[in-house]
Amino acid sequence: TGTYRISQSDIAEQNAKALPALQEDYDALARRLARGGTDIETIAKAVAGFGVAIPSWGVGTGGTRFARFAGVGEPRNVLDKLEDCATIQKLTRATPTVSLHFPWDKNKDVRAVRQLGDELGLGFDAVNSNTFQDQADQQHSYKFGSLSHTDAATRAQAVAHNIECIEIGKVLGSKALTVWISDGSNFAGQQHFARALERYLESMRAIYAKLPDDWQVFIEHKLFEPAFYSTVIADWGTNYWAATQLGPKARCLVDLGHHAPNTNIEMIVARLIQFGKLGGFHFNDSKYGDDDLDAGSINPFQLFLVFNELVDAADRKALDVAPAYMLDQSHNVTDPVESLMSSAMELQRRYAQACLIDRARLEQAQAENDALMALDTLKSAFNTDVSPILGMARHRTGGAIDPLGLYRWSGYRRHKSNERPAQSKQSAGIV
Ligand code: LRH
Ligand code: MN
Ligand code: MN
Repeated sequence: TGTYRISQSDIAEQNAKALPALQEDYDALARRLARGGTDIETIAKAVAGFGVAIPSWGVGTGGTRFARFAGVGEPRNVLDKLEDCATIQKLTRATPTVSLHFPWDKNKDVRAVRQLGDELGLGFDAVNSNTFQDQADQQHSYKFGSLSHTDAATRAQAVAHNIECIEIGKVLGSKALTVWISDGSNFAGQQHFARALERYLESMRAIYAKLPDDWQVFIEHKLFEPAFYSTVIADWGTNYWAATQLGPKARCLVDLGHHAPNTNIEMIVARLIQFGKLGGFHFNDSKYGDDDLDAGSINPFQLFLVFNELVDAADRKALDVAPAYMLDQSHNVTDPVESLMSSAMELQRRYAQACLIDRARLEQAQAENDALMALDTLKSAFNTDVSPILGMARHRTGGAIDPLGLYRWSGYRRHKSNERPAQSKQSAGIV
């Protein structure tokens, strides 16, 4: 890794300038919320305790479907990636963990990766397997699928890769494996729907059998792409069925971008909670498909409604295990550190707003079929600017009041571009 780090005294110095205005805004908001019976400190504490994992692939400049335009000072390997993740955590205090992806993050010394994580104060969330690309050294191609492939040897290779990911994850201290497969078909008749799903389940059973007792496996569904006619795990129904077949350690992962436009994702979340199968999230946003845009950048109201379900479920003690929160974004036109910081803060914002919802009022409106008052209850929380709470929570936990401002002021990317020689301009592939 490089040597440049944003220091705690940089943060303290910049925060000192911003604090008087923040305090004023915080006090004003505290008074406003108190009028409605809400204690701002409760919300500030909840926000300070919020954490989301950074996807290691998100700190590199993503590729579009057609090309990849390398960014300056890009991380060259998993150690550089951790360094960028630590910068995001240092400024936002909302991203204490990282979700690694293999073989992209392969390192001959996994212990060294864990050690750097420890040094930087980062933990490791779910490890992700990759059987949607061929690697240079692999024997069987995934061109026609992986865990559901018609050929047993190809399936066995994909199973072995997932088991290897579990082994790496054990060294890192991860407690979950996320499995997304791109298996599917492009032409009608190409694939037997039922047989493909049966083969998938058989492979997943072999992986599940190797999961340690305190681990979970998250299954990620995705409507389409790269298969355009049919996808083996295309929707939450199939996902739910597979997770149920596998057993209690298997749960469903909701990637917001993996649904058709206008899908009621918050209801999928509610259903999975009700059925005890919500494993976690890949937060991002999209307008058309799996766009991997920053969380809340297209449809912030939807994100708020997802958090409404999560807060409601937590209040009702309907969650036996806390869902894993992870980001999944990667694109071309922004500095990834800035985008990931703004996504993490966006999640905190929608979470804080969901905590502000007057649940008694909402329940009453629902009981009385008062649709307008129900929506108004949600909207009045959604329309509350909780920025002072977020800023204060960061300040109190040692983060930056203004992470984006501080990041730009620091010249971090410029420093890294000197420390990290330019990377290949080749395509990142479809992810
Ligand atoms: C698939 C996906 C999945 C992968 C990641 C890189 O589209 O969302 O989570 O592992 O992208
Ligand atoms: Mn995803
Ligand atoms: Mn995706």
